[in-house]
Amino acid sequence: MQNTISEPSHNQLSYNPKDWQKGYLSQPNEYNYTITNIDGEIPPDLKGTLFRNGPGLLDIGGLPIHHPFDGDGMISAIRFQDGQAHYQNRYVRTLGYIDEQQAKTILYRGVFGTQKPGGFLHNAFDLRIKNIANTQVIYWGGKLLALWEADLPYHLNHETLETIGLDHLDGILEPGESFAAHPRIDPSSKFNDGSPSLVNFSIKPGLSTTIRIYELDSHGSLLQKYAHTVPGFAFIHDFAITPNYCIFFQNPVKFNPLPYLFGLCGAGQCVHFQTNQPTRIIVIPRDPAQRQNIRHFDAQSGFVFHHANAFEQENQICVDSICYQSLPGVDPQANFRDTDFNALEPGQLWRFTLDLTTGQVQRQLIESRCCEFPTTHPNSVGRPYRYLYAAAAHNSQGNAPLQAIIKFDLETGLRQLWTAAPHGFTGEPVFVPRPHATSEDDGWLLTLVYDAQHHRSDVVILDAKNLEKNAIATLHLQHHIPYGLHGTFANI
Ligand code: 3ON
Ligand code: FE
Repeated sequence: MQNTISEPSHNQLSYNPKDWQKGYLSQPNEYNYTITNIDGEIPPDLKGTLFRNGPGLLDIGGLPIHHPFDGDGMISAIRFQDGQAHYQNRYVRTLGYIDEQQAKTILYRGVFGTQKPGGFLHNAFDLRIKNIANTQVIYWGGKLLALWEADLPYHLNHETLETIGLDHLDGILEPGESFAAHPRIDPSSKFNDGSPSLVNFSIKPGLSTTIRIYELDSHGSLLQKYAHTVPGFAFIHDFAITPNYCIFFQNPVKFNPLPYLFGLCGAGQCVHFQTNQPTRIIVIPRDPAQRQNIRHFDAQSGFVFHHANAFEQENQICVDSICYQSLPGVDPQANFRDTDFNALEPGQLWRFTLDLTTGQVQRQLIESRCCEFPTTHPNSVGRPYRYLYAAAAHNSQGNAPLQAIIKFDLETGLRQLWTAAPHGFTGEPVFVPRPHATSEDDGWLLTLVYDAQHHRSDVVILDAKNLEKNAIATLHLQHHIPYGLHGTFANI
């Protein structure tokens, strides 16, 4: 693949590790203000709200949490109208957040290794789950929902970000069910007369794992719900859809819960990658009449958190995903703040081609640069598409923090890179189509950038058509937002 990136590949660090670390300081404050410190101009036709979620607290009562994925969910809303922007953030008042803020100490164990103070005896057999609602936030069916994959969503007031409470989606989620943090919006669902639908899943892991799939119309009413059980334990964070299929990657892992039960580590730290085992790809038909035709494919060993997109092509399904050669465990002793990036495999963009006739899978490396948080035009979800966007490392080789935004033209192989190095650190880009757009890349990419030099975050608006020119606008916030996870744009 050729590219337009002029930066030479070199091994020099593109960042200062101390800069990177500061992006993981807690942000305990809640703000609400009009953004006035702006370079460039906010496009007057950019209208709507960028909602973002991610861990806001990296310590509780002065006690550090063990891993960012254990941090309490903090929602940011950046509202655009008439060339102006407003910022607001609020913590999701989860039951755990309220308890711990009152007690000023850690009262719950986290999935990724946060333990209550007092040693393992104090943690053993405490199997309560703290729903931290920190992974994604989405406006659907008139509800703003903060998502965390191992429990129910939290319903928030979309205007004030106040927490309304745990939500069963009007009874769609039965007791004990969860709702993953990676809903996919089908822009034109066959199962909703061609109107958009939301497709999401939940996982009930164990000796065998049940995958439940939910499809909701734009009012939040249930279109269909179905389940499939696969042998073995599964840790499935994301999935992909096409008009006819839901696609899941069952990463090769094994789960030994004993150290978790005995108070030695978190449940997520008991998940161990199996280097020589294949990644199992599960393809479930969305059409009830085809439901019995579930297909399993075995691909080369790898670990996938995030999929960019999938589409059908004759007798094939293509799935574009960020894949790691192996998944290192979360070390019970190590401090994530001292991460040695060189010791970890980078996430790389691969295309998996599933042949429905032969049952074979081919995988092809699209980009070896370290990438995460892939995304596309919302109308391309599940369809053949041309442009893929992701956060990426500044350097083309090795593993490093995300400091750039990359655009792939999957048709020509051309790539473009916008970089915030050396002091800036990027997160997930969100593509917003321009009103009356004329092409798939006619729109804006919105991303949060942590600026270590000023210890504050910027909302950056990029021209998706041409990433290599300067940002259209850089909105300097009055404070930082710790590195986040996912977000969505809503026309509200
Ligand atoms: O015990 C079982 C195992 C397990 C791990 C069952 C379970 C359902 C309780 C479970 C829980 C899983 C959870 C809660 C997963 C949450 C994941 C999460 C909050 C985030 C994942 C993020 C993934 C990536 C790739 C983030 C990348 C970030 C960067 C590159 C840096 O900014
Ligand atoms: Fe995710």
